[in-house]
Amino acid sequence: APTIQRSDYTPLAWNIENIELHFALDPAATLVTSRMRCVRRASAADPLRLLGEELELVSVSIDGRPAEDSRLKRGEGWLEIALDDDRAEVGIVTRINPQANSALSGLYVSRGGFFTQCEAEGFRRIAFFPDRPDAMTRFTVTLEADAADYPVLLSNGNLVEEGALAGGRHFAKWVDPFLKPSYLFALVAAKLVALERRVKTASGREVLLQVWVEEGNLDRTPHAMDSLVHSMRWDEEVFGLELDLDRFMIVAVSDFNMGAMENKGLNIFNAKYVLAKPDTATDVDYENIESVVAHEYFHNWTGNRVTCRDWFQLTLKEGLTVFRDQQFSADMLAQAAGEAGAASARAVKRIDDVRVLRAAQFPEDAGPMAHPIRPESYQEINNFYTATVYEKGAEVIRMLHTLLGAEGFRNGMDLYFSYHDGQAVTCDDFVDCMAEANGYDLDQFMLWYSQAGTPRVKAAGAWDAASGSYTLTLSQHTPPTPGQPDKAPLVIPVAVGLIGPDGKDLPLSLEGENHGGATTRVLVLSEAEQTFRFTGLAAEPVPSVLRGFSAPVILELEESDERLAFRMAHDADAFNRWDAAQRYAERVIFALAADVASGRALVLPEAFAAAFRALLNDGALDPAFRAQAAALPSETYLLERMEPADPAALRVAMMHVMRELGKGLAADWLAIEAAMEVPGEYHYHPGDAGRRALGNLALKYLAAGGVTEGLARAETRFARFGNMTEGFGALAALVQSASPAREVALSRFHERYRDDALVLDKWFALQASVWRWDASAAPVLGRVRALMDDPAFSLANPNKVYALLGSFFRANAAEFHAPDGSGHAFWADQVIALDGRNPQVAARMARALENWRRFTPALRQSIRAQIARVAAAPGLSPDVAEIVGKALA
Ligand code: HT7
Ligand code: ZN
Repeated sequence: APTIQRSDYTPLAWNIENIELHFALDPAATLVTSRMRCVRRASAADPLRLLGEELELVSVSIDGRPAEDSRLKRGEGWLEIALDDDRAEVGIVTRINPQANSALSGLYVSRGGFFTQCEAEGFRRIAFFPDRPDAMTRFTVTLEADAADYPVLLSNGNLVEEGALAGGRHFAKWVDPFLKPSYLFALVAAKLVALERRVKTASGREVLLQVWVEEGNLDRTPHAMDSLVHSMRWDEEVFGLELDLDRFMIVAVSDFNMGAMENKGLNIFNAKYVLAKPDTATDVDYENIESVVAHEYFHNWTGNRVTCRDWFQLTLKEGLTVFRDQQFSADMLAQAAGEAGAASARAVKRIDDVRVLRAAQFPEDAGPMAHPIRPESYQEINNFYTATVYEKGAEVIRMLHTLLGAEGFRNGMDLYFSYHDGQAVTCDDFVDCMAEANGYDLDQFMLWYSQAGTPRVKAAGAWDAASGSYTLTLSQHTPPTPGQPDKAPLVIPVAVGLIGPDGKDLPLSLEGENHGGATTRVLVLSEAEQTFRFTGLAAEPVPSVLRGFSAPVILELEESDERLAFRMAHDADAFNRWDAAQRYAERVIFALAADVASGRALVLPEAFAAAFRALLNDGALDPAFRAQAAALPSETYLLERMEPADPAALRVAMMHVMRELGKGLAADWLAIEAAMEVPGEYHYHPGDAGRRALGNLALKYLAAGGVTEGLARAETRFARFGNMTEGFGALAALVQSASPAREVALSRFHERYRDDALVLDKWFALQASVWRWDASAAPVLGRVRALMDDPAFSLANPNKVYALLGSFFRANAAEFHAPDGSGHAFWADQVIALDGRNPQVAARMARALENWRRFTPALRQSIRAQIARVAAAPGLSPDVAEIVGKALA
């Protein structure tokens, strides 16, 4: 596939003032009629160039008359129409086959209904159009379908007309008053029911909110609706942004490639991020629903009202909107925790976000797909909905927020909307507004948009007892990434605190400054190396660097075990307290993995167990934080940091740590498990969720340690569970153990939820990610293969693929990388099979092996051979071809 370069951007020659679309919906042959009012821009001589894929062209008219063939030119994926005048009304009729659309991009059928997904380039699979985000137009859409099979007909904007038609058909006409690009177009025609709520916006306008689902699922909609109302309020309060339509709809669909889509006024969601009731959804599901609903809602301003000029600017809307949803969730958690618990609640959210960044984005930044948050080129845009664009993009926005302060950031946002509402713009436009509103030079900051790779920040301290001063030297280095051998210094906000010998933070005064007293300071590192001197100190402090994870970097700071234990016990910054525990755990696990590799006996260091135990039992800390602090770093993150990556040795080391902590701290875990019980009926509440998380973690350690009483509690809890968080927690503990009860529990769970697709996804995922605690158990690949034959599994449903195959490839390294290479061959078979049906899903699975060069030599050889096998498969999609091509380069 050709490579598209950011620098090749050229403005459109034709503006489409409006488009009228008519859909005669039929699963096998839907007729799409479009009428576009086209106006030539400037004095361009070019023909009207439209994009279209998998479309059967029926007819073209110009100003109401059939177009002569000589005016039409068609190539692979495009249609050009030569127009004489500067204005024309172009009519096009095409036929499409939604039922055959297994890629789930464009118009497709899911469980008998019609749904669309147009981002990034799906609209061209529906109609000929300049399908790029800077082609903004006004849409009027008429849907016509069989009334019995498709009683609900939805599109963007406002419903202006509906009625019956001959032959049992009916129609609905929708007008979207706002300019929008084609990627925000949506339609739904299906048998659905809605939960409705009418609310008033800040300015007093009444709006109708609807959550549409299949009949039978209405009892799973209230949480999504509450989340929507909370999101609306938050955007009004924090950013002064109000809903601009009279109606806002969320529709749940079972077959969907990603999480959700922010189509104007008609958000379409993967059902997983809408449906929740206590006995089918866990606390984490409830949290995810709240944040995805918020994310899509926030796009209404950051993405829809102001959109991207081209797809290279994707982080303009995604990084910013992820930052906004992270802030929203943190505020919701803080609000629920009350004033006393607010800081800890925010830290828990920050830890969650950083865990995701470290496990998903850091590896991406260190591999063949490394790209800046604004990529310079791509072959397939769908491959660039990445952790870098989203999560690192959000970190870049967060750094602006840190540098400018909440008020300065808000002023920048206000200016952004005042300049660019209704426009398709670039990341430079956004950062320029931040700079202008604050009189702050952000030229060097823009390097975050163009440089890939995770910067390393080294911190080294020197204590001078004679002058009572502490010198902190910060230096930075960003390793080379594909196409970027040399990197310039970035602007990096580094939040720092100094801890006194009594464990309390010291007031900070920086040499050369006459104000001071704060206990955390943001130092701005903008050169390769800089020195900061803190004065007026009575004793040597312990530095706490990168508090709150103030920048998306890897911090290199030499610390003894004692110092890590000290910070685990005392760091006033909750994020860094957690991070100290993670660093200590990582050190211990890597040392054990080295012992495994060289055949030495494994011994868990007592000092680590003691520090871990003290943190775990600190009753002053809230349970959600203790659950975070006691969870080991993820295997994916550790593998990324291991040189060379040896999944088998790492797994043995991690199992050893869990077993020893489970057994050794059995009494603590049992007491915690009992104390964390939440009495009464289940209601989602962050405080209760924290207690349940810690209780579940206790069961997990107890089960790993083979503690009889712990396993008995898991069995009892599983036998009488009333909510999914506790039930699945107990099941997971049993399955992740050597207990003989695990198979019975799995089949009981299956019996109870055999007809519930979303719950079965959990059942598939758990089995694919199981560790072999019982040495006699068979390799997990055999089970994954068998589960593919389960009637509930289907390669056509992305959620099933992600649950079973995705969990095996991404969350079970030791089993996936079995030394005989069977996992790698299986991976290649599945990527090839998936690619024939759904290239986007196949490409996501393909990415599981891109960092193959980091592995031990034998694994490297095996993986390389299988990537080459995929690369040589005939008819490979551009999506998968780009991934495997870059992996082999
Ligand atoms: N903006 C949405 C992206 C999306 C998407 C992209 C490619 C293929 C399918 C997709 N479904 C949704 C989601 C979001 O970030 O809000
Ligand atoms: Zn988004």
